[in-house]
Amino acid sequence: MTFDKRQVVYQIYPKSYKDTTGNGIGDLQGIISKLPYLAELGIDVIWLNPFYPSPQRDNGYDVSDYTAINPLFGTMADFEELAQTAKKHGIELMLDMVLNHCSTEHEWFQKALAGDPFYQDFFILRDAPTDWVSKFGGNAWAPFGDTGKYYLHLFDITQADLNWRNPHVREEMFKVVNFWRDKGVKGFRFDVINLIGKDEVLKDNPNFDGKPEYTDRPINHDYLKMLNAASFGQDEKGMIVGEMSFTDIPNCVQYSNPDSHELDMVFNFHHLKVDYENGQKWTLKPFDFEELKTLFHTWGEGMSAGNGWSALFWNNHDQPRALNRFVDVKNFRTEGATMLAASIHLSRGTPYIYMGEEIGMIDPDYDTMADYVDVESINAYQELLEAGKTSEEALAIIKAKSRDNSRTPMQWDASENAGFSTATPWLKAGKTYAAINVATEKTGPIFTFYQELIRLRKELPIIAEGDYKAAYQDSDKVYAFERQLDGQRLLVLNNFFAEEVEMALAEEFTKGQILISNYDVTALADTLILKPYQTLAIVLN
Ligand code: TEU
Repeated sequence: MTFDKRQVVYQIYPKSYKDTTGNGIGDLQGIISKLPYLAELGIDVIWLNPFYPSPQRDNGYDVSDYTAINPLFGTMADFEELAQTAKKHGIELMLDMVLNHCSTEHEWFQKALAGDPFYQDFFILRDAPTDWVSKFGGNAWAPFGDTGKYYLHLFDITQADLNWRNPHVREEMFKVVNFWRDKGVKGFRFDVINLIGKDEVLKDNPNFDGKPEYTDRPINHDYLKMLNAASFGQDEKGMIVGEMSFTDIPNCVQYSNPDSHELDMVFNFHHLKVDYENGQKWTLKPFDFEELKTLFHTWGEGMSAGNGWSALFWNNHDQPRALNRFVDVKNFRTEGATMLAASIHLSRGTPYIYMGEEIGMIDPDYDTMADYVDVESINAYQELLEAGKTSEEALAIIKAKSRDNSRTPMQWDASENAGFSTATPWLKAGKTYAAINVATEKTGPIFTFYQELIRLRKELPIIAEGDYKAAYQDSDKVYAFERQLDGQRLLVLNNFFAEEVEMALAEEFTKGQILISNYDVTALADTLILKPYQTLAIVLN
């Protein structure tokens, strides 16, 4: 199977894209209505967050039926219409597969609870819990009915981890993927897929700051090879990405190197933890540029050397908006948005755009905790209060870190609810929608810059295929890298600060061609002054 390295992915959180039924919740018909907009942007693949039946405790990542559509979002006929219409626009779909855990409302869990031993072996049941911590707070084990046993839930208590050691579980999971393949789906995003392979004997994990015990186990690679062979590996074309929690370069090379027959590419999150104090998410700290630059270089070079492949992204449905984290957004929203875009779209890997990023959307700036709905934020707020924070301090942290920051309704125009819905949306629209919306931004500098980056990746093989090499490693302001292919070179300079930076340009590059910049640049000299958040890419043939 091969995937196309020129392609760019656009992520849609269906619940928040476009509501056509007037119930305040986005739906599949809403996405269909926006396909021409996406075609204009130029993207190739749409990753859809889960739209399967689910009690929505974790917004659909708690799946209660893997092969149906949640009526909240529409019907199977709507899905088929979406897939067909997208194809007409040259766009493929990528579905989100949550195979590590299912909702406790799934019939497997219900049958297990009712005492059926066949289904009890679908879950991870133990007589005594380990000290593992749930990603959403508290211990990761909960009593399994009144059996005296405990079931594992690495996420919410209603998300029970599945036992991949059981061949029946694997069979069921392969069937799920094949069900969607039979509907013509060629792209898959596998949720926390490096957590599926649990050891037979589960050990305590007192050092939680490091890599948790249950991550990247050797058997995980075996399961991915089996999944590949039993499903998507049989397709000629497609795009398969795995989301990796707390991972490392050697494992990611193995997951994504074509010779392993596991996945096409991997997401890692290290670069989105450079504003965590001591590795802890619920803290406030300005981002550490040194750490960010070093991570990008180490991963870029490591994946390049091992022939692995990364999914490149700044935003997703679990992250606050990158503009609020990495940019002086009050003064340089446009420059910051375009620089961040170039820093990944010209790099080695497949770029992902999260809905609204292409118009420079920012965090909603809610005034009260009552506006937040995410289970993780609500739990974290309680834990912050229990740890002695005042309600103002706790709210300030939630405002900066909540996953709801990215899940607010897509901002289409300046009308009420941002043109997302005629009803009160399930999550309030961000404060800035009257100014930042598709109607005003579509001909503006951010959207058109994204169009240009997407076009360039299709035109220049060096962007899609070239190797990655760190450049200007000593710079404390500029993240720079070089791409190389068949003797051609591409230098990309990204100023991550709100101030001018002087740089010495190597003699040979002064004779290069300016490929793209977010400022007007007409000439190159051996001394360059990069403006605030300037990006500048130079090709040398
Ligand atoms: O997220 C996995 C996860 O743990 C992420 O929160 C990631 O580690 C984090 O962003 C790094 O800071 C996936 C889904 O994307 C998320 O929405 C689900 O809640 C979760 O799995 C459980 O299915």
